[in-house]
Amino acid sequence: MEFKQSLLEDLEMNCRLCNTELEHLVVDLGITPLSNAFIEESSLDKKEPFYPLRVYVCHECFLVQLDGNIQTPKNIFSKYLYFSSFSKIWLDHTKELACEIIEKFECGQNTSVIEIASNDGYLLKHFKEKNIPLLGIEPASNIAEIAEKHGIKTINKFFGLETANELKESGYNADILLAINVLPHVPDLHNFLKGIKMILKKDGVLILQFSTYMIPFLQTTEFDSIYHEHFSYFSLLSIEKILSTFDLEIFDVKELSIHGGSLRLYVKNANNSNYMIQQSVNELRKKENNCGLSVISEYTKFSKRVDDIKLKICDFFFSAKRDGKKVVCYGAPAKGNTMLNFCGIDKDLIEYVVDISPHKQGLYLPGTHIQIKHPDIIRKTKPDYVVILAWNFKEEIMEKMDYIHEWNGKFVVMHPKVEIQK
Ligand code: JHZ
Repeated sequence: MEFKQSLLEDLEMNCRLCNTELEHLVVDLGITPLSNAFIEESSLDKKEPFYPLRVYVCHECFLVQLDGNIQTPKNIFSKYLYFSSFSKIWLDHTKELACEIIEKFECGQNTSVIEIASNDGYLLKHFKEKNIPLLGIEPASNIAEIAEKHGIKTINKFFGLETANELKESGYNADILLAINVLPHVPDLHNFLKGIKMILKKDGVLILQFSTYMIPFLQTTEFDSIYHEHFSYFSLLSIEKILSTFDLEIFDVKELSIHGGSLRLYVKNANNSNYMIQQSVNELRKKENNCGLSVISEYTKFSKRVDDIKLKICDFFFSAKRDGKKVVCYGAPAKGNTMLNFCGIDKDLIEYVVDISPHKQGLYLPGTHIQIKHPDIIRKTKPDYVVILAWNFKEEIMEKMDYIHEWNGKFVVMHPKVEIQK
């Protein structure tokens, strides 16, 4: 297989990893607005851009991906409303990750830690507490500003070969390089990995983690995690192929339950013999093989399951409306917008949405124009159903909103199937 090294010009319908023409549709979710393009009240009457949302799988390298680059990261991420610090489950998870890295790789005052897409500093703060030298790189100016306020040294830039060169020239390189939930957001994988290669020290370790990992993604039909800012959806099979073209080698893997199923990879330069390749890598290769990840029909069957789920989701909202029930949603995650827009569920069926993030409150959901409010409104309006759009945090949300049972309110979760919670 020949890999293409320079990109973006002629990728329209070609694989962003190996340049093979994309022929196999996984799912077509119609035309939708960008999932994180929340709308201000004053803009509600303005024309809202909608874009095709289609996912293909490459029959050569099995990378699942959006066809073409409908949007540029600059448009999506320069100002961004996703702050990592609004879930206890996620914060606990990342604290554990930081502790694990510090212990496993014996990080100390001579270890240089760099995080790509460091958001508000939620992860790097644990390294700061131990006086470990660190640097965050974050493209969203509004988020980078907050990290800086918290004392996390942050460069407000997109990461890629150009930024890596600048860092290198300023004397930065990494013993530990972190990219947590970043890779799916990168349209030009080759440029990004060239940048990684440039700043990762010879004996450094790259830790990659991503949600929408292919085994749980296919098994639970996680269609709502598809949106325009997720350009690729990885398996070990596909990511190993691209890493190997840059002489990068996975020496350990961990399957994680966070965000509906994620994968963490520990990666080194291929010629670094400090780390033994763990059994976990081979075991996961076998597991992916047994799950059919190298069989195209395993991917193309997805679409039919999405259609079935859509019917069930619509059934719930329409029968609740017919029965005169008051329905609201909890959480305004990007994935909620994919689900609502694809299913055509709008403000005729949902009274309002609540979200704990003050950055989202007062705004309206893209496409459906449902208003986002503070969660306290639920206590006042006593809805019959609270549909949890941020299903990845359902336990945390149900625990803190448990009081809806006082008026016999019920939680509803739509992933992996539509279920009214007992
Ligand atoms: P959450 C984001 O997806 C975006 P989203 C991104 N593209 C990505 O890759 C994944 O994460 C990994 C709110 N909430 O994390 C906060 C409450 O209101 O599922 C958030 O707005 N109360 C980077 O947007 C939303 O729900 C709560 O108690 O799909 C959750 O968004 C909790 C726990 C959350 O991500």
